[in-house]
Amino acid sequence: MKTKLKITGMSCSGCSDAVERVLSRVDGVQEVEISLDTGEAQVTHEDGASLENMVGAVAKAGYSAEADG
Ligand SMILES: [Cu+2]
Repeated sequence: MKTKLKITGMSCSGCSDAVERVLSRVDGVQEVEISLDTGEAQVTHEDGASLENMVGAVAKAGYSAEADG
């Protein structure tokens, strides 16, 4: 399944790479696509993957994330 996250705090491709990396490491996450322009992350993941873990991983990297739509 897919979850769209709104990420705040990204200002360059280094930021989006960092967010992509931490989200990719979350349990159950299969694929991450980040758009720096819109600040959105499209996360493809297993049904059991936890949104809380995704948000937590992004926060730990110094950005903030919330479910978008
Ligand atoms: Cu940056």
